[in-house]
Amino acid sequence: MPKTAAKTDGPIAFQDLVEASGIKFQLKNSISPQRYSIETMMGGVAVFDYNNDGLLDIFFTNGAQIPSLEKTDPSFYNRLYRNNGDGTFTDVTEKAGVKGVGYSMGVAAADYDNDGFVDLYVAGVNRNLLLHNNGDGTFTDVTEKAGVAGLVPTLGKAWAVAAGWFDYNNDGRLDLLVINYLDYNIADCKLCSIDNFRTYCDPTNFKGTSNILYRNNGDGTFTDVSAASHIGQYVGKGMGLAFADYDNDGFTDVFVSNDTFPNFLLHNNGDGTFKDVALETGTAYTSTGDVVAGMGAEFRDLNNDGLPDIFHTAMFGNTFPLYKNTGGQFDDITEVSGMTTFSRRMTAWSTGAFDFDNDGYKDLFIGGGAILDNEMEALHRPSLLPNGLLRNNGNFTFTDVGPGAGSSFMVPKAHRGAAFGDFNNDGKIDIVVNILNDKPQLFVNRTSNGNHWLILKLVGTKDNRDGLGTKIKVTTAEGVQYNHATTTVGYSSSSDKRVHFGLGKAAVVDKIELQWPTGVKQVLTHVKADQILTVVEGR
Ligand SMILES: [Ca+2]
Ligand SMILES: [Ca+2]
Ligand SMILES: [Ca+2]
Ligand SMILES: [Ca+2]
Repeated sequence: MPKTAAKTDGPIAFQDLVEASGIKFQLKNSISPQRYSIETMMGGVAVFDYNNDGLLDIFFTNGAQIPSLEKTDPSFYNRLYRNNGDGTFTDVTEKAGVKGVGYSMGVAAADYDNDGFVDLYVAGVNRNLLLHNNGDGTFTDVTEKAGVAGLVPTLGKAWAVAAGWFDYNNDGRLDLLVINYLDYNIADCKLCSIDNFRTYCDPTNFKGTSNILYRNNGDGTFTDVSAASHIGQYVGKGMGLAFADYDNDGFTDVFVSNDTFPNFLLHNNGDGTFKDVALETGTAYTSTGDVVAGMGAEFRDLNNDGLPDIFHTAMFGNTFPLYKNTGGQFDDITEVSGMTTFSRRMTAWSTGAFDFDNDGYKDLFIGGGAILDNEMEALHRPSLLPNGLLRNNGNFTFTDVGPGAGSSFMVPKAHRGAAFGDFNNDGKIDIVVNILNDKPQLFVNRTSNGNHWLILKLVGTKDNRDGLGTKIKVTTAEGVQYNHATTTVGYSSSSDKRVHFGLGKAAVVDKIELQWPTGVKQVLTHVKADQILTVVEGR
């Protein structure tokens, strides 16, 4: 990346370098006079290394023509950009064979067949796709053979907005959870207005749908275990999805933020079944008993006590709930954290908890954007909103540092999905944001404070090759901190599988303790900071 400094006065700095990157992508929703709900709900972005050259590449989902929901011309193609390592990217969509079909929404990247090459699952309105990475720069659509088309009993193909890969039964193979939104059919759906303006309908006008869990059989096929796992019995209006083992029982649990509907916290019982414990753990509603319009979600430890906390975005008039994990139960600390003041007048989609200033505490990115394209006409408030950036003060309070993060950071846009990873391998987490009817933002992290860092690239042997679900504890002279390997964060998007730690002034890590999902434990000692370290399971 060019070394030109961004003009900032805050503790965290980002510079949007999309213009110089060669990325020409525009997220196209085919906005219609009818204002079909699907139009405002897209779209996602994935950050992953498809060609194993150590440089993170970018995949954008894209829309389709309305009402056919077909990608009738190249402006609707999903797009894959290869990272050239010099700040530029090359469009390899057609060579790679990933242009896709249908009206796409979300994306989830992971190596489901443990062959060393990261594959893609694309979730959409009328088509879901599993794209197998052949290892030679091309992908093959294996959706039918794999049996992961996204069908729901009695509904048929459900409108999927997101998906995530995790090993729910700890057998070393990644399983697939598909998040479906509304029971919606563009041919005969309800249309809505505010005053004389046609607007996107409130989700309360539609029934919800159940989500889908596919178990990986290990032979390139999957079995729909939605019924057997009890995942399918929970009907919601899912948007955000995030994974963590919140009760440290060795099985990965699932958080789903639902839109204008109580959240799900799906406890993994360890016997192939899940139970929604949101109500009893205090994560279904806010502390005032309110249901909010849950959007992007995050499920990571924010106060370095080893217990993953829950955060999700919501819409104007709600607050963005922050739930502190107290050991299997959660306290709503939205008000005391400062989140209420920050979020009450904001609508946001993606989010992510990453330590952007490498001080040892994970900060929060928030992708702003109103629901309506004609929000000003219909509701007298702006449609385009800036992103938000909250610095973690380490005591469960956050400081709004967005305004000091650089002149390109606070530009109001229709931000949607966002993904996180270190594009230039300098140890500072960068962000790519997909934007409705616009080019994306490519925020390169220009924070300059000399703090140390460590990125772990996990290679599972007994476990899934990506090591997803591995819990990591890092001990330095400055204290302990925790993270876990997941690509599933925010809204509709998929982030780098590598696990990042900011280390503050510590130039060495005294101890790294890993617990892989199948139970394998591994300890590394006296590890030098400021490197990307490959950790092979059991070696
Ligand atoms: Ca690459
Ligand atoms: Ca693969
Ligand atoms: Ca658990
Ligand atoms: Ca931080």
